[in-house]
Amino acid sequence: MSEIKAALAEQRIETPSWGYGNSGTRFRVFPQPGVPRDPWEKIDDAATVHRFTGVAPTVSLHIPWDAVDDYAALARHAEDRGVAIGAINANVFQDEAYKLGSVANPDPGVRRKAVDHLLDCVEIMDRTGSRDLKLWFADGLNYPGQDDLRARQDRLAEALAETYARLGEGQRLLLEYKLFEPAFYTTDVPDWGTAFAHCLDLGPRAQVVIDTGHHAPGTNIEFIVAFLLRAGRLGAFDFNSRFYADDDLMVGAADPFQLFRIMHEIVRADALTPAAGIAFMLDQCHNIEPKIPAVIRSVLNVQEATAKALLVDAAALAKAQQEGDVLGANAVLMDAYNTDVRPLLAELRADQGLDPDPVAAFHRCGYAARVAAERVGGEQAGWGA
Ligand code: AFD
Ligand code: MN
Repeated sequence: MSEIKAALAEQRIETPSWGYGNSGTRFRVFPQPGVPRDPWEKIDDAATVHRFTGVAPTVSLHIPWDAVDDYAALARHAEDRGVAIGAINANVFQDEAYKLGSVANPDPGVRRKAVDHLLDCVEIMDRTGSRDLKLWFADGLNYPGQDDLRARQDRLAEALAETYARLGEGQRLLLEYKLFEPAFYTTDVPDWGTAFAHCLDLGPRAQVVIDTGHHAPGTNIEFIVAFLLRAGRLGAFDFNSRFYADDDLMVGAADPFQLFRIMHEIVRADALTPAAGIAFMLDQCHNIEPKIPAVIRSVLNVQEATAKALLVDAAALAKAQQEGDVLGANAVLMDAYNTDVRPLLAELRADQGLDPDPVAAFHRCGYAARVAAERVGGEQAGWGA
């Protein structure tokens, strides 16, 4: 059990700056009291999640939502609070110019503007010490005939190649796919195969991001995880959960068994440790629930799925698989999944000097009431800010 606790203590989960801001759907954004008004306050909230969970020491930024004049100062602000800046997310999907796409836009001037933003994001990585540039493109089409599908892939490849060439020592380009939305007929990076093919063309520091909300219903995500692990091209996850589309709900809330199967593939490939290089990030929007507790709950859900995956009896599983013992092999996996790992995690947190119940501890600490009282005036952060 000590090995399992050691692996859990080493686990690292990254939280998204935008998960602390206001969010909603195209029908309404319901603002919440105490929401941060700038990246500095978002980092304060992310540091609070890490304070109570002990495994969330980095926070992803989203540019220009988190644009500041002095990124080195922002990195120091994070460090002073016990966290660090993680991935830098480029945003080439909200400017007016991007209505018909960004890097795949038929207009070379728009493509130039988009690539310049990607290069600016690498510049920010240099100043914050970030390893990962995370690229998700809303680019796509709404109607057949609107544009040339192959030409768009050529434009995309050109933009990615210029960006990849700019990466510094130790930096990576993480390419994220999404089946649809906001485009409804085609998306230029719609699936893991497209992302994988572009990463192969770019080079070894281009890796795929699996956002768990970005697949057709019923997709076997753990198969994609296993395939990319074997190919050495799994760079990161954007964890969230969904019932129907890209719902961005708390990871593990809709399908904890799927999250367990994903973490089982990670554990089997010995890819859980930070040294393996996979970034376990959250990408969620907490539209109706209080944000910091929702992020804490999400971190706990990932920990629980991971603990169960670590409990799988690998020797018994291999033996049953070798013998073609279908029910026996399945039973080995289900035994681990059906184990209540909360006492183990509570023990781990106590060993780390943390409250065994981080959500309850957060509610007791008064942080939410304090920031709600302090953060008055200014403009609350949201999807635009
Ligand atoms: C949106 C996209 C995608 C991306 C995220 C951050 O669907 O998941 O990772 O914004 O840019 O949710
Ligand atoms: Mn995502």
